[in-house]
Amino acid sequence: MSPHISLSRYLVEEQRQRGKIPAQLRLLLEVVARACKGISHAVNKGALGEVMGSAGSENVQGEVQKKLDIIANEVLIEANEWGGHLAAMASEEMDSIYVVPNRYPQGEYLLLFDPLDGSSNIDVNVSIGTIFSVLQKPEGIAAVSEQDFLQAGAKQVAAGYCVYGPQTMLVLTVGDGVVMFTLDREQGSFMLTQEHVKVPEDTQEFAINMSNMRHWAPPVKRFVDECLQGKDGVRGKNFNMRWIASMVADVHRILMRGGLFMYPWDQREPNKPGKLRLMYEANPMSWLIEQAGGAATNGQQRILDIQPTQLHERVSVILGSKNEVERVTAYHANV
Ligand code: P6P
Repeated sequence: MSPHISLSRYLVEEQRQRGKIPAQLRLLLEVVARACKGISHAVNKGALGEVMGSAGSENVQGEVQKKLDIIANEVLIEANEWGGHLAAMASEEMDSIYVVPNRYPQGEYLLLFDPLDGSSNIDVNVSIGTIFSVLQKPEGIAAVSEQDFLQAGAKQVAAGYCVYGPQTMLVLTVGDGVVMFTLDREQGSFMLTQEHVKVPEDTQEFAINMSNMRHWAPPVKRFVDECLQGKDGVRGKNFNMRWIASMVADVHRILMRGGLFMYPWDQREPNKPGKLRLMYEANPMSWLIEQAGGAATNGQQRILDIQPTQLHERVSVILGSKNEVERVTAYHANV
């Protein structure tokens, strides 16, 4: 008998004992988890599955789509459209929202996702992942529209990711802390392997793409310079650096052992607030980090308080160990 309980049992017990998960949300989360198992299977095939390389198309962001980006998007749409728990979906890979077709019952939730984040890592066999965020459909609306998705991250009712790495792990919050499940491929089930995830408030590890250093704003450059000065500098301690170029993998490491992740505004494209997308990357990751005792800002304000104006809008991201996020944010205030 496994010492670990399954995702299904965990969600039923959360629903029954703590009233944290309404039945329709439990169904939605189980469907998303099942879709992630399907994506994991496709990702794990690699070159054996004719799924590598570019699809020869671009997404709404103007980025070249990998075949697996499109496969992952289709898996999530097909898994979620018929169950009656959703009104509509939004994806990094789709220009506009996908309203559940009339042939299926409409539900009360909105699902947003980056179906395969970090896809530049697919062809070199480095961890990638699916990021998802769940919002409540506004009350009393007949036909759901893109405007109904434009809710601050603080309104999320569930958020999580599935990281396809040495293990396939599902990491989830419904506002009651962060829990982690590991895929048992023999049983085909996600099994609970960690509860009460906590991000240490201090760290000696930062994650940023250092090749952009000459483009950063002064507060970010000051913070990183101080880290690089190590114990001989003002910080009085040495730092380590990581950059996987897969937000899911970098955030997972921070949830497991602390750290600071930054993808800040830089002057390469000064009219864009940052590279990462607010609705289906920064918001779900920021809620997970906050639920685990960390912090997440855009340099000026809490990311979860940002009122979105566009579905695919971008944001500057500084998240992770609370004291380091507060330091970088304070440097922005002192400019
Ligand atoms: P760069 C992946 O494309 C992504 O959206 C995030 O997962 C990752 O953190 C970032 O972009 C990497 O960006 O500019 O370092 O390749």
